[in-house]
Amino acid sequence: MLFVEANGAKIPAIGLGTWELSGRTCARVVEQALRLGYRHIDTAQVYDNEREVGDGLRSSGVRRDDVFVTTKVWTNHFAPHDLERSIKESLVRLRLPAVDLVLLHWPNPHVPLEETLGALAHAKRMGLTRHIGVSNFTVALIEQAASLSSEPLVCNQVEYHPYLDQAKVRAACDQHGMALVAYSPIARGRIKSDQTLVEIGHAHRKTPAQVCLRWLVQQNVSAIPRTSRVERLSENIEIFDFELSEDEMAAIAALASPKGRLTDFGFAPKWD
Ligand code: 1BO
Repeated sequence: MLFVEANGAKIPAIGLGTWELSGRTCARVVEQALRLGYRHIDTAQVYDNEREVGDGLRSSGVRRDDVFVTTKVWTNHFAPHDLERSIKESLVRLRLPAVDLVLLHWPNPHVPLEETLGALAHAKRMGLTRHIGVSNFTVALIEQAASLSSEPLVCNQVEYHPYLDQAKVRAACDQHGMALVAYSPIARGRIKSDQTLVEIGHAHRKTPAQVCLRWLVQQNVSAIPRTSRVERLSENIEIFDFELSEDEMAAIAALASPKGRLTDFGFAPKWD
């Protein structure tokens, strides 16, 4: 498994996203993923599945120290006094003494960023998490966050796949030594019948999803595809035995379009 290195963190290049996985399915998928070799699991308070992620971690038999676990604080816990308490509650649900990474899940214009970042850095210094970062931050917000945070931010987790150009966000992350972590990396399955990806896949004997994930990893991006199907879990991790050429990388990047964003939550700030 390759790693993406960022501000002192080593983030496995492929992880399991658990957004919209719940109950016993979530626990089972986490357990299967770990048994298949995944070493990076991504959850969040708002996914309401931290307990099940903890169950899957435990039943997999994989050593805790071998897995990179991320959770995210939802925006209603950004007030400094509340943030630490909410991380501790996440740890209780996960049944872990600490996680590897805690992210601010979404920008919250109603609480000063400096205060939330101060509390997040404090949580790191208390040992509740090894690393801290952000999610769904625009270029302008990355700049602000990097200058305000007293502890290094290791990543910005955003929607990223071939249909969405994230060059500006990637460049801002690079400039501050942060990794980009891609959610919805296979565009919620829309890439499966994409002719460009199908053709490149034929050349490498890989599926469009594998080509897509390889394209992300070759940009030094960590991707967290989600699936509840065991055959897809294997497919998504079998991407370390081939390499895309520069021309193939460029052909995939050319698929981006201004309407490529899939997630529009309404409450999100405008993107650059
Ligand atoms: C509201 C959830 C977005 C992806 O983490």
